[in-house]
Amino acid sequence: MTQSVIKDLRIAITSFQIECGHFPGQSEQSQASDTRLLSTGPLIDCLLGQNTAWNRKEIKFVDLMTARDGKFGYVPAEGSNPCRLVDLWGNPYVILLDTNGDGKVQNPDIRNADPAIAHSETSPAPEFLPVEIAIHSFGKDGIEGTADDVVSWRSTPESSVMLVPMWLLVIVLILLLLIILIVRRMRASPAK
Ligand SMILES: [Ca+2]
Ligand SMILES: [Ca+2]
Repeated sequence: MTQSVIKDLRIAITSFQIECGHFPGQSEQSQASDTRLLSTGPLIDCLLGQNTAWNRKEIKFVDLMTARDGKFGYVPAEGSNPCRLVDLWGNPYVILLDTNGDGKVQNPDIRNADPAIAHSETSPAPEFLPVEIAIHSFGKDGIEGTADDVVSWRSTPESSVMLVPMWLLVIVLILLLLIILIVRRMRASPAK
């Protein structure tokens, strides 16, 4: 669920970038550094076509469902609190944008509290991610940089279910190869 919202958000920002030639809130020239935004206030207003400063044509780039009890969806602005898009646990998402235009953003995984994510000996987290947009949720514990974070750049516990068909596919392919080999041997043997 969280992964699908992260995907929608990424598509919406990409569509904005294609339409406007730059990221939301950015001037047309690239900046000295990359940008970290939360899914609150101007960014969300902008993607919903409600922010005339960031989105002059007021184009709607995303549909967001309304949050229930302050969780999983759009929470309108109230008083001094800006509007926000929150995850299943009521926290906004973090969005990293490649606003310096080098085609990569810093990888938050290198600061992850879980050693298996941050500096596993076999596959240490790279310093940069080769993407223009990286989005993550703080996960169930509400703390950024822990094992349960739901992130756009690698599979996470929530999306690991999606990996099952891949494994099944590999097993089916191996079985298919074995069957082909057996059939070939059987066909070859009567000729001898
Ligand atoms: Ca960059
Ligand atoms: Ca977390």
